[in-house]
Amino acid sequence: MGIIFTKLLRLFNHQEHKVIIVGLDNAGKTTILYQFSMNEVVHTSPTIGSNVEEIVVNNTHFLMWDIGGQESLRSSWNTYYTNTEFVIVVVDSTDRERISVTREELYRMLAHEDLKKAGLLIFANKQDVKGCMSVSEISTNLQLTSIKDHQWHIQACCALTGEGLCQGLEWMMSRLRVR
Ligand SMILES: Nc1nc2c(ncn2[C@@H]2O[C@H](COP(=O)(O)OP(=O)(O)O)[C@@H](O)[C@H]2O)c(=O)[nH]1
Ligand SMILES: [Mg+2]
Repeated sequence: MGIIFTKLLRLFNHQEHKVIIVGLDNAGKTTILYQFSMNEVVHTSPTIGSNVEEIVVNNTHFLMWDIGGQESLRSSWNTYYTNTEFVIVVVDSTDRERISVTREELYRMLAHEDLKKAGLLIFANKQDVKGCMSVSEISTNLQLTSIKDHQWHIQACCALTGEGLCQGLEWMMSRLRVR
């Protein structure tokens, strides 16, 4: 009872920041979520519905929702948008074929009323794989410089080792401070 009350109080006081993790299936969303919450590599299976974890960094609480990315589930992403402060888009840097699909989903999301004030963090994941797209290639493909109405940041990472993930969190923390 006490825990639930504390959680409600935090949400009410806006001390808990809602984050949604989106991206195509197989991008590495669930691996990233569990790296954040447990610091160990987990064997994931495709997410049906969503996973949610509370992540605490330096006393800042993030409630992170990892939402399934299969095509059939993408149309329900918008049911998670209310009160979202950050959108983390995970890109599989090895998936050149579907980067245009990510771009379409990205702009559809950014146009949504409920995400008007949300910050955007893009993880260029799977940087450990030889021949993958670089951060600048992904930025170009996603036309990131055209995004003027949202704060955004792109971060290279490898969810398997956790490399780059902390820098992404640090960017989110830095955005919270300037508001
Ligand atoms: N090589 C490599 N594989 C990764 C990385 N991150 C995730 N994977 C693998 O990609 C697959 C999909 O990961 P998962 O987290 O389930 O993706 P999701 O569908 O976006 O939740 C799994 O086999 C992961 O082990 C990474 O940084 N490098
Ligand atoms: Mg998943």
